Amino acid sequence: LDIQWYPGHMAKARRLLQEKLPAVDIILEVVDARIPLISRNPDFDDLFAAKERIILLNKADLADESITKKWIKYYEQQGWYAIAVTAVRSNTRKLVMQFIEKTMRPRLEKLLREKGLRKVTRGMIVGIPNVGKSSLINTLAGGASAKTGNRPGVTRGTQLMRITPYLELLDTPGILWPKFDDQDLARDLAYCGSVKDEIMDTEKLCAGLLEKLAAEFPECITGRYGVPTEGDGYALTERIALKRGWIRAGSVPDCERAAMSILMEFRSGKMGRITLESPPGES
Ligand SMILES: Nc1nc2c(ncn2[C@@H]2O[C@H](COP(=O)(O)OP(=O)(O)OP(=O)(O)O)[C@@H](O)[C@H]2O)c(=O)[nH]1
Ligand SMILES: [Mg+2]
Repeated sequence: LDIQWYPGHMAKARRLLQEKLPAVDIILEVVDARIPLISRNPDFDDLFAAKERIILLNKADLADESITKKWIKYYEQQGWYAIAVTAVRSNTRKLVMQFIEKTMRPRLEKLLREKGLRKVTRGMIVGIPNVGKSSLINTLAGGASAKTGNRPGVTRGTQLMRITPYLELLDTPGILWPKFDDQDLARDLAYCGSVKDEIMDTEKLCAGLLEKLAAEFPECITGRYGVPTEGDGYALTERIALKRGWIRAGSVPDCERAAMSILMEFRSGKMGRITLESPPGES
């Protein structure tokens, strides 16, 4: 599987973030709770070194709850503010607002003492594509107004939204790093939907996912599709296609359609709550 990805708009998006940075007080870094470390852009540590940053493990509803807890602990031990969220749930608003308030309080109190004023805090929501940045901003704003979609690259520019009289948040386009040195990591990103499917071999991707699931979470495949997990990923795709009736004329399994459907089902949690990455030191 050769996932290389360096469209010009990623470089442009990075410049855009850099330009906005001076006017920003806090960074809200959204990661995918199913791959909390792989879905962090290593470039962000450089880019945002000087800013207060909190990590939001989003899509927590799709991840294994006990592993998410371990990830929160892991990040806290590393000195980060970290919180698990489900952007598409409305109670997330209160949870995140309280968290931001707690994180920012020392700074706000200092400002209040020194200048006697309460300044509007401006946060910037950043992350790799498709992790739920725009969904989160919509939930925090209390109504849908940023465009969202279940594919990477939906947000192209930045959009500032007033959340409360004292908080503004800037939505930004997802940014992936220019080159994948580790193809295994790239695959996990692709399974979770952060890499454009158009640049990948979908059947190969699906076969890889099924092999991984068959090895680590076989009950998710048997539970969802009722098929045995033997054989390689292609054989498994074919078996699932036949079972689900994803077939073409002449009773031939439609593996292309099956691959896309299986990937979408995994991404939307239909196979269960699966976390693909455990904190370093845990198995
Ligand atoms: N199950 C679940 N789905 C979510 C959650 N948050 C976002 N989604 C879905 O994930 C997809 C991507 O959401 P977006 O908010 O568009 O993601 P984004 O990070 O803004 O993506 P780009 O703008 O492309 O970088 C959409 O289909 C959302 O409905 C969540 O917490 N749980
Ligand atoms: Mg977006």
